[in-house]
Amino acid sequence: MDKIDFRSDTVTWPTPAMREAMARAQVGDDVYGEDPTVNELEALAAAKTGKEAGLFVASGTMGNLTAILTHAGRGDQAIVGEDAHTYRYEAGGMAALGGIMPCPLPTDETGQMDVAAVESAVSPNDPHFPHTRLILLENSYGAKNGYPLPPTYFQAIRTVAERHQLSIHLDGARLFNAAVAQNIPVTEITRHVDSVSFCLSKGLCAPVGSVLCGTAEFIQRARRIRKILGGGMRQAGVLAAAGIIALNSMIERLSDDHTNARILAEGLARIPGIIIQPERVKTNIIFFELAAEVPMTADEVVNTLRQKANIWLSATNSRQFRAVTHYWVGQPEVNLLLETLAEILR
Ligand code: TLP
Repeated sequence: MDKIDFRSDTVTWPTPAMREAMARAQVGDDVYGEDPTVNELEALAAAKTGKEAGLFVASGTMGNLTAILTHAGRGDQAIVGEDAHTYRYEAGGMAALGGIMPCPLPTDETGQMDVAAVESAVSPNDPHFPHTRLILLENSYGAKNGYPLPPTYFQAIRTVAERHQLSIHLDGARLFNAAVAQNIPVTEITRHVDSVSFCLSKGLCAPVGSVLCGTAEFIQRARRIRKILGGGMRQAGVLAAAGIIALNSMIERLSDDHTNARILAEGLARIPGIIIQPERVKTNIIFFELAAEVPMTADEVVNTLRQKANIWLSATNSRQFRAVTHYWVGQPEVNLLLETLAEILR
């Protein structure tokens, strides 16, 4: 990497093995279903998540929106965490393009909605109310330090969903981080949801793309929605080839990113002027804050880090930062960040 970039795991470059596979990839027209590499990736993704079929999409946002528009329609309601990515950071897509009304609920420090509150949010069968159709979940939970939510939560939400004939879509942008952190098969999580999309282009390092998985019938309908959204790609095998490497060889190593995140969090906790709860860091996302006595703003700290050491961090508000570990930032980079930050705040 040309810089030390802790802003996100979306910044990851494809690995040399990915670039080689991309150059060699067999391709066809995927809108005709004729790209062998895309077909291979979709089958592999479905097998990994324990679903019947997969659909390669351009981004995590497109995977979620495609799923939401396949599950629900105009005037329907979707129950969602108030700090979930699908609610907060996807440009209001479900409302803008689907006429779907989100019903945002508070989440606890791990990103869980209260299960009883979810059940109470389901509309009664009364023409005054939107028809509740969908529950949107997320794992790992980005806004809460990428917390890896346990299968028991999904099971509890599933029970509510079944009682009220609701579908569940999982935004699994970092699904494999959640499974690796808990040392469980990913299917322990995905068996409780109707559809799941996960990103190839975050910690798994592929340059582009996500895969949406579900039943064959669901994916057939989703394929039409993806076309509506302009996401029918053609010789997308060059991208899918990197995704196949991501799924075959980049999952287990996510535990290194989690270890590095924990080392970073513990190091930050030792720097005077930084407030952080390192025990909350279970995957690769770290939020931390400036103590009240620090005279600088988060933006000023971010700019100084760039100038001094070409280290990039996100300022999430005037006192708060986000750092994300990934394949291209290891222990030397973590140590350099800790040393430089300690110097700046001294
Ligand atoms: N998240 C990005 C930003 O949008 C915040 C990041 O840097 O973390 N679900 C979750 C949980 C995500 O974190 C993201 C991306 C997405 C979906 C959307 O993925 P893309 O960026 O591929 O559309």
